[in-house]
Amino acid sequence: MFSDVDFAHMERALALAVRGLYTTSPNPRVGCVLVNGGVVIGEGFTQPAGQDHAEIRALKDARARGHDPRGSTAYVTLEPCSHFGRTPPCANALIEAKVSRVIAAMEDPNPQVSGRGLQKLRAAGIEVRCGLLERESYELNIGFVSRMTRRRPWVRVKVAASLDGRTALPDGASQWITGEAARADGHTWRARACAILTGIGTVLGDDPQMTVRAVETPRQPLRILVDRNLDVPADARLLEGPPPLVFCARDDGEFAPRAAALRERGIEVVAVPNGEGKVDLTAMMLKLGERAINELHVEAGHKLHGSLLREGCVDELLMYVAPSLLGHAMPMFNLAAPASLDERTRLVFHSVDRIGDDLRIIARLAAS
Ligand code: AOF
Ligand code: ZN
Repeated sequence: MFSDVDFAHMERALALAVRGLYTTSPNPRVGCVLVNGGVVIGEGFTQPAGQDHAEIRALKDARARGHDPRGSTAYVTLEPCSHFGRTPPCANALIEAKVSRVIAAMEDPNPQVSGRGLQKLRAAGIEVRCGLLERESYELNIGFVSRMTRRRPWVRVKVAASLDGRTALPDGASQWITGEAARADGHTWRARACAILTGIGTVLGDDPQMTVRAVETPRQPLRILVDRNLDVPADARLLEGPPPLVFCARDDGEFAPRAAALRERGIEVVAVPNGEGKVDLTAMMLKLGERAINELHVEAGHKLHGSLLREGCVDELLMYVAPSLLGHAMPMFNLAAPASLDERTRLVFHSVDRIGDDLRIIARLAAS
């Protein structure tokens, strides 16, 4: 159904889409290549939200290079949109430009589109095919797909541990278990996320900034703190810079002054109680979905990681494993042993890579 030439052009379109990895959210990362008579006449990728989609960039690029897109084939990593969002529909632009073929990697999971873009193109007499390198496009937009289909972000929990799965010494000392390369790699995953979430235990223990520093990025993800009793110290580094979002279990009664003090600083405080004095993590995830968070990057301690896992809020583990042993030190997840092996938490290894002296293992919850 697809030729080697089609593959090569779609691979190029995917490479273009990757250029939007740190900038397009909450929109998906999309790339587009226009080809006429075997020659690439225009290329583009999604610009920051509110600006041009990939197809529009590619059409503009072709025209700027003196080419007429009429009769060309558009390779696009996501179904062209059919709706008026912040920008007009790309399907209309492709029809008006009189392209003759559109090859898409995957359908747009956005319910406002979901097949209508492809239909619109077909109705205009354009030859349309979908499904070329679909998996690659899906991986690039896994968070967008999650938000569109499940109304919640794709939740990726990052941990750095010794080979025996320990993340810190019993006194909490945890810095630099893994090497420089793994730390830098971790920052690329922070940078692609819409938001970075941590817990009060980590703030009190490590006073982290939770910003992207090891890689260049024009956009810092929103920082989110889970702090059920609003114990965050006024001078916590997390509260510096752009205001983070704080989820707590109560903002009334004795907690009202704490909430007020944060709100006075422009920090949004949201109470999502679970009835047991803790934050309802599932409700929090839905709230993050409403706020257009596609990929949520979690870096916290074993307690919050354990709670997220228990409540079915984790999709993926991003684990950096160092070639060292720490013995009876801090575990990765605060999880009770299952009553039987049948009840163990099952995962699937997605990828295993060597990063400097460490391993990077991406494992996904079997159900995700
Ligand atoms: C495309 N090409 O490059 C992207 C698409 O508010 P808007 O107008 O920017 O529309 C956002 C929606 O458009 C987004 O939710 C998704 O469905 C689609 N993204 N579509 O044709 C692109 N980024
Ligand atoms: Zn579009």
